[in-house]
Amino acid sequence: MTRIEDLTLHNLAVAVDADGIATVTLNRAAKRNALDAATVEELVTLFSALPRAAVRAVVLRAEGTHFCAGLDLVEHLKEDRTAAEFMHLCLRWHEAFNKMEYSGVPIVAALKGAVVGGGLELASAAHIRVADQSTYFALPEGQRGLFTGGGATIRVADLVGKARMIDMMLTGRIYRGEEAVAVGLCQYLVEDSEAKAMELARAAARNPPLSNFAICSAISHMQNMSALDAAYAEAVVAGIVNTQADARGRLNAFANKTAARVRPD
Ligand code: 1HE
Repeated sequence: MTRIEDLTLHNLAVAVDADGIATVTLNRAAKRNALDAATVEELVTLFSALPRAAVRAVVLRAEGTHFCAGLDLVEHLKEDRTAAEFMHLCLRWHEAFNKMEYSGVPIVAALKGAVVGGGLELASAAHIRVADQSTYFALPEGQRGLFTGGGATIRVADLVGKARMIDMMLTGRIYRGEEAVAVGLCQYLVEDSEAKAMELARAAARNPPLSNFAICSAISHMQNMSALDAAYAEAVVAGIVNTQADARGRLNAFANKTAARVRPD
């Protein structure tokens, strides 16, 4: 099993606390955390290792004032890539983001400043997105003469719907604040996105890992299935998860009235 502390990372940093909460930091603030090929490889490496390192939840945050400025446009210009080369690069982005979405470990993104282009693709691979007042979302690909290549056609369209995504790409429309919450780009708008993301990660980490595994992988897989297959898969997953030993203890606590009740206050 890969030990997190043995990974060689330059554009990312990771720290795991005693409760198994990993804080993953985008660490290229001088370039507004733009995703160059090396960073994408580090994301693949790290998010391949985290689910097998007993990590219970992840907070994904960024150094500097912007979460992520998307594709490294300067590298892309300098590399003068062929179509095949860029296609293969996009496949590495997909490898990284699929590792995140399907890993079974809850990932909470703490957003600020620009969450644009590939930065929004990265954020949309997390399971929960938390914004602050500085956070804004955009897909400037159209203006740059580009197209999304990191899964936005799947994940961003899923969050905001096809019509809004097309509008964002055609016109450069920017969403922020309450409007960003209303259209589904983020689920929380708070003063301090990092503190809130940590609070949410800690809450998720209190669930049994097998439940979180199902929540953070099965739902995504089932979205890709026909309704008939998804219902079948749901029954199979529930068969495994809902009979786990951890569930028995919690059901016992409910039955003997020591477990918390689900009430809004
Ligand atoms: C970058 C990048 C980048 C900054 N690639 N180097 N993404 C975009 O179209 C967004 C491009 N970035 C911006 O619009 C702005 O940089 C920000 C609004 C995010 C931040 O502005 P600001 O004033 O704080 O910073 P800056 O002065 O623009 O940039 C600071 C440095 O970061 C500068 O480098 P320096 O060496 O000259 O100091 C910039 O070049 C660098 N930098 N953003 C490379 N994106 C799989 S396909 C996905 C397709 C896309 O993602 S398209 C969207 C691309």
